[in-house]
Amino acid sequence: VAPRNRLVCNAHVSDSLAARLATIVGTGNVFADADRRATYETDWTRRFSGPARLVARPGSTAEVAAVLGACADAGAAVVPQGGNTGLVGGSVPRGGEVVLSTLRLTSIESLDAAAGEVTVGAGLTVAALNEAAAAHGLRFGVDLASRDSATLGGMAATNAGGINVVRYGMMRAQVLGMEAALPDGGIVSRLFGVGRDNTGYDLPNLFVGSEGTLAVVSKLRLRLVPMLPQRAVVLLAFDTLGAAIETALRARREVEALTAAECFFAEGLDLVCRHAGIPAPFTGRWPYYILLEAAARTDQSMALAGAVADAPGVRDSALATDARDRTRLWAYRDRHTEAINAEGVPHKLDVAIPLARLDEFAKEVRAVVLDLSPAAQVVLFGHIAEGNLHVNILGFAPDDERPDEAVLRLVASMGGSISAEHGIGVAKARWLELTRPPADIAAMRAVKAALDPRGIMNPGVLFPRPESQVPRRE
Ligand code: 2HG
Ligand code: ZN
Repeated sequence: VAPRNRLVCNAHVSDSLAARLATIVGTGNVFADADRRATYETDWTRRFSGPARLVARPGSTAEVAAVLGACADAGAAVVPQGGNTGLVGGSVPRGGEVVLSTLRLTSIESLDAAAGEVTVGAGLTVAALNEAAAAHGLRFGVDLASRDSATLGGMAATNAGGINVVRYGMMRAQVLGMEAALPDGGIVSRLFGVGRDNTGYDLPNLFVGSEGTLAVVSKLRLRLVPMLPQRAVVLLAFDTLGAAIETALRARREVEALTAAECFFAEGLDLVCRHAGIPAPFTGRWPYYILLEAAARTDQSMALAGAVADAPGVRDSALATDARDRTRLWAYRDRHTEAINAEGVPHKLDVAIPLARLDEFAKEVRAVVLDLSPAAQVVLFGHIAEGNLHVNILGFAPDDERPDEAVLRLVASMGGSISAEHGIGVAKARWLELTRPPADIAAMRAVKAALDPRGIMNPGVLFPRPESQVPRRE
């Protein structure tokens, strides 16, 4: 007996749902054995993991819909999963759910280079789409450090942001159409991709950012943007965060070709240099850094450097125009997540703060965390133009929620958002009420109940469980 068959036979014996799913997706694409399940059960943070009942890997929208229908009949909860690069525990089981993996849905259809549009399977990665688009002088408008594994369906389901939001917007701005399977086995299909469509509720837009709680995205019609060959990158050091923010905003106003405005702090830079074994960018050690990138068809180095070189508070700077230097400068920013992971299991709080209060927040957030544990380490970095800071905290046990609670309350008190780009997942569900009023949550619950009456879609994600809800404070 071939190993695949043997595995499914085991599942069959213990689980009739596995047998039914095998008739839908084929025996090789349903498995329950612990070895094969393992990579589907823990997310990138390593803070969230749980055993799956089964993993099912459908190969078409019809199969996705049939899998959901079978799970609904069996009353089995489903966790949809793409590249499993999530950071809030939203795509891994909590215990006993069916993981519906989209990794077989990798089609690239009808790439219309003239219109700058393409239809893709939900399991295609950003890197694979970019490879196909490059042949037409195009690329995808959302880019992020996990580009080799992150799938476009998962990115739509979580409204991913990444490093080019300042230029192209978040995932929502790229989605022109969608095919998605509903828990009753129905299929919503709006893939025709006309530039304007005002015909009632925009269902694809509803599913963007729904984190697998309403439907499973199986195909997407996406916008593509021109590949801009001339890229200039500048890294600037500051001794005040206020000056760093001012300079990033000046670049956003004055550099028309700006594609990225990122920030990091000295603690994170130290970690990156130590773990990646690379030298510091400057001889001096400054507390704050911003990395700006401009891209166009013509050389942008003068426009970029000219706009920021004499900005008040700049302590040192480096400009890169060739690929090697660009990669070298980007590494200081891109390698933060892996360097932090090498230190331990972090608490990741991805938040947005009104720009006018970002400086104050950066000081306060350290104070509230160190107040809980003076030995903790707080590493801040992120997307400065949107006031989006990734607050990474080391030194607390994975299930100790005190730092999460303290930071998210601080964010809410400053008028910010408790999730800027990673979503709510299970990590922040109990704090949703801090920044979404009761009427919002009631409306969201009504939509959820209408589309997923049995509550099989990603339970525990997004909505606070009644027993873990925190009281709202004004
Ligand atoms: C990034 O901007 C990602 O690199 C990951 O959103 C952030 O690791 C993080 O906290
Ligand atoms: Zn980010």
